[in-house]
Amino acid sequence: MKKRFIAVTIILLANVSGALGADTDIRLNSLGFLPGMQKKATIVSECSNFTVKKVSDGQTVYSGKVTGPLHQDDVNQDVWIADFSKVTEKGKFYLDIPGVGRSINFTISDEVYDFAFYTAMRGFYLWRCGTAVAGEHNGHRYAHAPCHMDDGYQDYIGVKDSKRDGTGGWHDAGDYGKYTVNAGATVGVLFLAWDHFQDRLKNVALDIPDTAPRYPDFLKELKWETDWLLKMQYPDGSGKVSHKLTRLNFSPFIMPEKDSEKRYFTDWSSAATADFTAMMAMAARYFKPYDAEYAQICLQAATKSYAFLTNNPGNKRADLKAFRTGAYGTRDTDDRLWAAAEMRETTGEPQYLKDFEERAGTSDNKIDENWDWGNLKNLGMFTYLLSEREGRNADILEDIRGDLLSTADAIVAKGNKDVYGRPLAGRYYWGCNGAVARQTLVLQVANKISPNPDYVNTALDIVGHLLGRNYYGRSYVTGLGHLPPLHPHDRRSGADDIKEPWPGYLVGGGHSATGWKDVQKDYRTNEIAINWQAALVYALAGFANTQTSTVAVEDIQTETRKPDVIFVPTPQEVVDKMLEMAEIKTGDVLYDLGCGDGRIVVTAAKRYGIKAVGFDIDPARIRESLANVKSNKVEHFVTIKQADIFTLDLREANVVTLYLLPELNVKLMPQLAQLKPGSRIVSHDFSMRGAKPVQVYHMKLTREKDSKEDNEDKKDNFRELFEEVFEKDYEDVAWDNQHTVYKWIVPWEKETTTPSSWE
Ligand SMILES: [Ca+2]
Ligand SMILES: [Ca+2]
Repeated sequence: MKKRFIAVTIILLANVSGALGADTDIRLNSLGFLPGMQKKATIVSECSNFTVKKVSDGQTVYSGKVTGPLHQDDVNQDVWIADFSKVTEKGKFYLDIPGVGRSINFTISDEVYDFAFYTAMRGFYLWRCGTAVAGEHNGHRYAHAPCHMDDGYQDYIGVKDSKRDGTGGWHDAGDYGKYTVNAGATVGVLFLAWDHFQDRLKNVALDIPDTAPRYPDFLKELKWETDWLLKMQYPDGSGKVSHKLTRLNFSPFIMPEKDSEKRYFTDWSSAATADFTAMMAMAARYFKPYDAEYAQICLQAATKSYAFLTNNPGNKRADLKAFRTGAYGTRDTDDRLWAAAEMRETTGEPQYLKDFEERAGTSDNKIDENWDWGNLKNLGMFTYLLSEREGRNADILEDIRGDLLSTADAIVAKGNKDVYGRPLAGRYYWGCNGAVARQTLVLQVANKISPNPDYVNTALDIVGHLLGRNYYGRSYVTGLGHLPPLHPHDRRSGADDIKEPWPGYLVGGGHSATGWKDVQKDYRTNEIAINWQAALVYALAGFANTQTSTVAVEDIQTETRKPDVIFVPTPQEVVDKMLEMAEIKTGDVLYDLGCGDGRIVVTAAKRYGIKAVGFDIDPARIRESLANVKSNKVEHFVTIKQADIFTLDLREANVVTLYLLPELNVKLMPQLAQLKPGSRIVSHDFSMRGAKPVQVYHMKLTREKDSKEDNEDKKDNFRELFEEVFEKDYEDVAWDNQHTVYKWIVPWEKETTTPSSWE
């Protein structure tokens, strides 16, 4: 089920342009808070007590004492902190602080970051070049006509007055250029967001055109960029990659379709070629489940550029003398390391592992705390560290792991020390808001290998900081949160006739703690850029869409009603037969009711590549299923849900598998009858009274030993079930290694006699 969002109305207070504009002395995450997570506000005038009140009736739900005063030099302020993490009730609230006043209203719910995630990621779509785009936000329609359809000319790569297709991709920032190295910092981070949070991203609808059928929307948007990147590789077969595709200088503030000056492929650089290699290797890996053919094209392109780099080991800068657009000049050491890591992860081939380990081994600092487009080493380190492939060097691995955890600990310490939860410790420079957002990668990867609530809370503090808990008491993201930027350095926003800027974009931030200016010409502090945006998307992805996900292990409900059936695994041979009889084809959706250890949904996903959803009520079974899904790497196809199968809406499914008892099959009939005509129902061992099967298949397994043990369990379990649940006498049915599979097609034919195998 795809999730759709309803745009929230943002009330903009008058008179908020310029450096300041906070309308209250209480600064907090204006998007709101997750019920079970940390909640803090920073208050910039003297206070001692605070209360949290309900917006609906002013009733106090919590009161506490603030801590402070705390002085922070860079903002030159005394502040007090209110911690109201104990409030876990959902709803709308505000802080009421004697002597200070009331805060803005804020929401506590599981969904507070969903719309922000959607809007930030859709921002990439709205950045698309070489096509028309349109998106709604807050009652406005943001749109432009197809732009830059002449991309690009080859004069600077040795062919005068000749055009080659370089259309597509995303505009890089507030300008309309396209830069390979900065694409690396963007695409690399977005693929990691997919890798780390795909269970929560795969069902999100971004309201974008279907430019990549069958891809989840998140990957569909990434493919728009990789399609363009493939065109940046030289057509001469060398493997070189152009450093950028831009005009000779920046355009004025005009809409992109009005920007008709010639744009050129530039000279290649080794950093661009290495970043291209890494991105294409990732694309091959993450797109493969959806589009094996395209994945192969990406891998071939990556392999070619990697081979070129191997034969040309020097750092080669692009000759950009003719251009005044962004230079993105950088040494290639980190880019080559990243390329090796991704090639190895995608192919498993030893030469890439050797290359990576030689590079990583000589790197003193394995993980960097503060990093950006010029240094993408961390991306390679993360991929290597989280790899499940065999054969990594134990010493290097231990170094990376140790460095990662100490870096994450340092980030936590700095975040806790900063009165606004900003863990960049007093460092302010071009794009530093992006750097703050990017710190969530270190924290989340650290949390993966060594789970620690401090890492998660600091990552959440970063989101809170960017959305209002900061010196300005304002959101740094256009169109989202409280008092968002109104005048970003963005040509579309400056040139169109809508007052509010294009939505969802993170602005760069001040070059000092108090130096941000919300004015259009201030590109140094108020521009937008794809690399910062990718970091914002990653930061939000860590906390968004929790409702659409596979149930997380910590969310499994342990107090449920007694399971209807004691778990008896279906032997794999029978699973195979059931799926064969179900005649599964591409696009089918399979529901397994009572999924046990997940073997049916996992097999369906692995063998047939279809979407499969397993339902069970028993927490132990849910955990087993989740582990099974993970170890088989079928997260992008399989969802496990803890649910009572008798209340489920089954209409999304067109294949349903069962291993329940005859009574339960009958109880499910009203739900099963609502399946689309032609849907298949396949049941292991038990029939469905009143419904005539179209096929009944008997099989006898040959694995005597296994089936004997299975059968003993089965016998015991069913005896218990019959006696306790059904209060029936258990007849000593001959539980040998015989199995029966029944199949029905909806709508089924009625039957008056019952051929059940157990009656
Ligand atoms: Ca570099
Ligand atoms: Ca405008």
